[in-house]
Amino acid sequence: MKNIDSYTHTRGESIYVDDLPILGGTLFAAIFDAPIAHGKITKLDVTKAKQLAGVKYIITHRDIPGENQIGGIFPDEPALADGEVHFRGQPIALILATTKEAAHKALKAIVFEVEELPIIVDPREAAAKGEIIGSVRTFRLGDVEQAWKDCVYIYEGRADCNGQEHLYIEGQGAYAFPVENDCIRIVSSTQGPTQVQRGIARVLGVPMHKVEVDVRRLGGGFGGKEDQATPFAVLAALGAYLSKKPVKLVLDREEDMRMTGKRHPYSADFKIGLDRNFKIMAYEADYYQNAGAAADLSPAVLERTLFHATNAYFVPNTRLSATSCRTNLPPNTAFRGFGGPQGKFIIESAITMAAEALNIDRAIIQKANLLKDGDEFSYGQIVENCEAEKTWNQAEQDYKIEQIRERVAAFNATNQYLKKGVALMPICFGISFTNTPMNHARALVHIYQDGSVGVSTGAVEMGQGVNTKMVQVAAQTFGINPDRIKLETTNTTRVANTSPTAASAGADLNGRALQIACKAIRLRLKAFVQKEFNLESIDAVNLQDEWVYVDGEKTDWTWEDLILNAFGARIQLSEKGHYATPRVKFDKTTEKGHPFAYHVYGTAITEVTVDCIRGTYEFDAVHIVHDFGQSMNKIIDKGQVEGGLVQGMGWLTMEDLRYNKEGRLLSAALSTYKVPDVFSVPKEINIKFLDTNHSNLAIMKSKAVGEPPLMYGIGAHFAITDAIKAFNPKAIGLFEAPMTHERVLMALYRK
Ligand code: MTE
Ligand code: LUZ
Ligand code: MOS
Repeated sequence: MKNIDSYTHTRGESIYVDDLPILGGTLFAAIFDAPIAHGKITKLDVTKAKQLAGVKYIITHRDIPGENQIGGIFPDEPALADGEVHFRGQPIALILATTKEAAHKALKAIVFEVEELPIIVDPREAAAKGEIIGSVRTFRLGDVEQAWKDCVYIYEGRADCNGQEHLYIEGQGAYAFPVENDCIRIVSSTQGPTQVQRGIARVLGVPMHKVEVDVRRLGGGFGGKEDQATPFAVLAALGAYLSKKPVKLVLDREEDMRMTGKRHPYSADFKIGLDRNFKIMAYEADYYQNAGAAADLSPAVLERTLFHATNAYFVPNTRLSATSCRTNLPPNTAFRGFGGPQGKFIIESAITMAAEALNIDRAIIQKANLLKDGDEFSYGQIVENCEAEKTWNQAEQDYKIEQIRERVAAFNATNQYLKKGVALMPICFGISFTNTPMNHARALVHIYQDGSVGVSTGAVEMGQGVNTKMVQVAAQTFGINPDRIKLETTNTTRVANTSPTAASAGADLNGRALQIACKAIRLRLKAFVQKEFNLESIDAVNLQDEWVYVDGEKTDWTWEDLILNAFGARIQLSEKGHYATPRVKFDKTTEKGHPFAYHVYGTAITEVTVDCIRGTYEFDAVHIVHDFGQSMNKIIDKGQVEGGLVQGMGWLTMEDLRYNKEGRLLSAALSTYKVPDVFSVPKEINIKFLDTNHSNLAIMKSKAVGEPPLMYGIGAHFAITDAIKAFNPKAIGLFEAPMTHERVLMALYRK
């Protein structure tokens, strides 16, 4: 089935926040944000700005009727700065004017003075100064101290990976409408409608039922709108609440890049120990996460780094300690993979260091340590239905790894200034929110008298195709054509208390809830048919292909007849569903449990050619075997793997996020921050669907696919470093990402 949005996307008719028709009286908002990274506000004078043409309101923290607080995990983030600023881009005041231009013009007329305070941008420096968010988390398995004694080879090193700009096509934005009795209706580009609802209720000091949040779709989120859509929705709502006018706040690209947090940069020290057969006996790592100026989701991201610290490998003895470090950068946040990619990059670096020292192919170590059923993760969960070796072996066979290696060796032997490199990258990613209470969802289904169906769930469509999957679930459960089903907007008055669409669990959680609702209606409809046809057993009834079947025979009732008759017989044609993932639990006091419903596996082979004169490179091919389970939509799922792969490659290659010592974002525009385009994507991307039929907790056995493929992109780093080594054997230990052309060039000529 095609993505249900493909028609309107192609015609440019899909609606985003900035496309909503403008209501009369609308005021346009602009944010006055901190021009320095850390300081005490000594003067904030808005009188001149207020007198400018078109300017109606200038709102500061003093105007906030409720709590000036938007922090989710910790209350450490004001909606509008009060007394102090702690990152560049932090909102200080909100200007409402009759046009967007007038609002932006007024920004320059605000008089602002600060007493500057010391700025920290480096996580290790923050940790040394005690600037830590939450507490240091440590996961342990086995006995590392004892295990070092049994290791034949031990290596210690350091790895660093940088942040990443989300660069969703649609920037952050919201359009808020005042409703009678101090209520607010808001359209927000958010992955978390309930987060937005709670945030607004808190800042306005009103109960949640006064706030209605509506989401049609997002032009991309990638985690950047899991938490960070909230501040902008809150500001729009605050403006509408105080002015009693509709308020629209949509950030321009540069504002968005400057004000919002990104993927967390990490720095880590590691120690890895192997036995004679290259089995990893022990692994220790200390992670320093650059959290930025407030907690945001950083503690949860930190946790997922620990969960994925050993990637798809079994390591019997581990000690993994992670520190979330407070710096003066915009608060970093969720980004596809949620700390997992950083954890994986670091152990892949450790494995590479060992391989370089032992002068063997890193794939030998990787392969020798892949997870198997019955192995234990450092967090206590036991490996089940493991596909690590299966995807690895199939990738080697189907894509003929030996031939690839021979081709690369032959090429490198005959080319002086072009060198090829290869890397394998296995992945293992846990599906579920690691915060167990978040793992539930709701859905609401109406069948209308004419047999058409309206479906609401808590899932947010952001390009990943979740709404199409929801249509498939309903169509299949009712046995009707997908075009009878309409996916309604995600709205907090129809489906309440939603978890954000995140953790790749959107389709699983909401799909299951929807399935439960549809099944309940189907059961009522079948019971009605049983009664009307005087049948002994309800099992004789079947609904399929838009008809009512009895004992396998088509009756003269179509779906439409059935619905009309059932409605006439006063049968309830609406239903809600609730689903809570079974089995999941995690105890933070022992750091043990069963946090994930299941894991997703896969293996990628990356081939690259490096130009050793220029330091540039081209990816010849990426070959993947991915564990989709039984994919319910191969077109969409393949798209998720392609997109995730390329986004991950961008993170470790060309996306060069730079802040200076003053905490100013230097890569604050598309002229200085490059993401993969049609010229830099691999020339060839092959994706094979692993043939597997394990039962699992995925929706219709179709495994979550949103985040895991991003981590195939890590192969890009190690393919490039492999090629560099072919040119300059001294260029080893390259564990600093991203591998920009400049960094490659420096490595190629390192002495
Ligand atoms: N795909 C597109 N096109 N746009 C997005 O914003 N977000 C990713 C992934 N794929 C994203 C995407 C992230 S971060 C997550 S968590 C999942 O989609 C969320 O959707 P799901 O839970 O329905 O897979
Ligand atoms: N968000 C969250 C996530 O709150 N918890 C998670 O475990 C998670 N994992 C991935 C992406 N977002
Ligand atoms: Mo995705 S980082 O879970 O929004």
